[in-house]
Amino acid sequence: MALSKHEIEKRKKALEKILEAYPAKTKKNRRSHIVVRDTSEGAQEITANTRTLPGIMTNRGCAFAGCKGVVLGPIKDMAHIVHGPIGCSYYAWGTRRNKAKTAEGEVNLINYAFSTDMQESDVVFGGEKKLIAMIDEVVETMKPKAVTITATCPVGLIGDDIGSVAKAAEKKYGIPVMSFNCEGYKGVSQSAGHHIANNVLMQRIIGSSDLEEPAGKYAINILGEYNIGGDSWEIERVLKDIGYHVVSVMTGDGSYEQLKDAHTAELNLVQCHRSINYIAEMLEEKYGTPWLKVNFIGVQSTAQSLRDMALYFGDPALIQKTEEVIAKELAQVEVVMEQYKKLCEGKTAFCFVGGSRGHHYQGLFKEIGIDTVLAGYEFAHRDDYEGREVIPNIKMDADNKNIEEIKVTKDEKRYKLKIPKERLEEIKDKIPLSYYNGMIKDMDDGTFIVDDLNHYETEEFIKLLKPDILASGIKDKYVIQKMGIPSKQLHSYDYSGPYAGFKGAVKFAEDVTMGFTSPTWNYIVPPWKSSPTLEGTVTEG
Ligand code: CFN
Ligand code: HCA
Repeated sequence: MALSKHEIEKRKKALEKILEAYPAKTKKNRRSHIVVRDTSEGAQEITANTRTLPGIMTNRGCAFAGCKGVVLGPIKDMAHIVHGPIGCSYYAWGTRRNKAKTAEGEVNLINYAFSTDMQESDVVFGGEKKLIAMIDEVVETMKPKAVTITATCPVGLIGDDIGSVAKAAEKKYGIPVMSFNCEGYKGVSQSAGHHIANNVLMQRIIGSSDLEEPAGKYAINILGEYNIGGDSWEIERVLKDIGYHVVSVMTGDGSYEQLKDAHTAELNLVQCHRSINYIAEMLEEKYGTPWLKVNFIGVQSTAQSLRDMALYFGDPALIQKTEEVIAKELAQVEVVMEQYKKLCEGKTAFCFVGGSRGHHYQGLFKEIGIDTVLAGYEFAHRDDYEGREVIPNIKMDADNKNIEEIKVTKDEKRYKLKIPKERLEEIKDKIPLSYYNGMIKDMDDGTFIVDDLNHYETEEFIKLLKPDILASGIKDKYVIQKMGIPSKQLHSYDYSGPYAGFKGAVKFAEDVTMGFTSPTWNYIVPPWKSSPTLEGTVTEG
């Protein structure tokens, strides 16, 4: 709910108060990472994708997490060898809940963690021998389709040459063995690791098969979907019902075999823009495949994304089938969502997640009557917050009959719609531009947008805004719950999911409602109920 000018000013003052606890330099830095939404200021800017200041308790992860944990880890038929101390591998073992299944007899290594378990002596004398032995053991016992070797911090520091080791192993075994120099300290967050993984997958695997045509009609790839808690399975269920042929999912429940054919798709869907935009852009550059930003989180966003896809292909039969499937799905979920809404209506949330969910989940919260009063990303870039300049520019083909392409920004191609000119007027306003808004423009006046939210600020903003629920990760979850507020992990979905698509939205609504109705909260007193929140002196008379 948008606040009045007066209330917005109060929020701005409250923010200054929170920042007062910092030393001057830190205060200046953190102020630039926080925006109080105020439409009267015009386009609001934010600092993002910069180094977290030492001493600050951040929720961010590292480049290794972004490369191995996020992008590579879900690929099930490859062995992902972590070259480093055991902790790096252990903490990335199953915690992200990216699910994968295979038919009987096919390679599925999703539940394994392979690590060279580097010791002090390896750091002193070098760890390459250990890595070579590890590859031998893994290839011989597990029979993977390909191998990845990911570097952790010490590898770069001592100079182990994982590239040469990979090359030699590839020659020996005749399967791709790829090395990733994603040492944790590279860049400022997971984001650097995404980029490293994207580059190597594109160079080595995507498009490496001889297949020239897709194996089905309306062939698509789903990029930036990691099948957390089964999300991708729910999305694919609906897409297949409509009649799409899913060539590959990157990288949820993904496989080497699927990725090789990914260049044959006619359209790339981008669910998480932050982690895989590089591949979308490279596929567009190399194969001319356009990409479409989608959001399968929330009932309305899912329906909108399906409509956008049908519009892209422009086939009236597909458009009609899409509407039929949407109607069938809505009939099943809308009534149930209304029931949950009754229990959640009027509540408020913080929505702080990694690089895309902080934005994606706000619509779903809204569908059950919950307003997001503070949101942010751990490591997103400025365009994820601020959006991009939108200049719709529709170019017709040579005989002026079909739309050849629609550019939505100055120099980036986005759509090559094969739609007859006559339909232009009809679809013009439906071209999905909302994504280009970024998070800030989609939020109400008086809300806070916080980049790289830290421990101190989490506590302070909770005291200020008294939210009813927080979307968070594991590092902040329990601190929040000890403050008497339910926390829903939007990374791993706690032990639940799927949350994507139509049925996922219902599961989310159910879990959030359960969070509120749990009797646990009767045993905990939030800080503002046990200590005074007003400060001042009492004078007589
Ligand atoms: S599944 Fe994705 S949706 S890939 Fe990314 S930016 Fe992480 S692992 Mo945690 S939940 Fe999170 Fe996003 Fe994309 Fe996940 S919001 S932080 S690196 N993320
Ligand atoms: C990562 C992975 C993570 C961590 C989640 C959390 C995930 O960044 O290394 O902090 O709870 O989703 O598993 O984002």
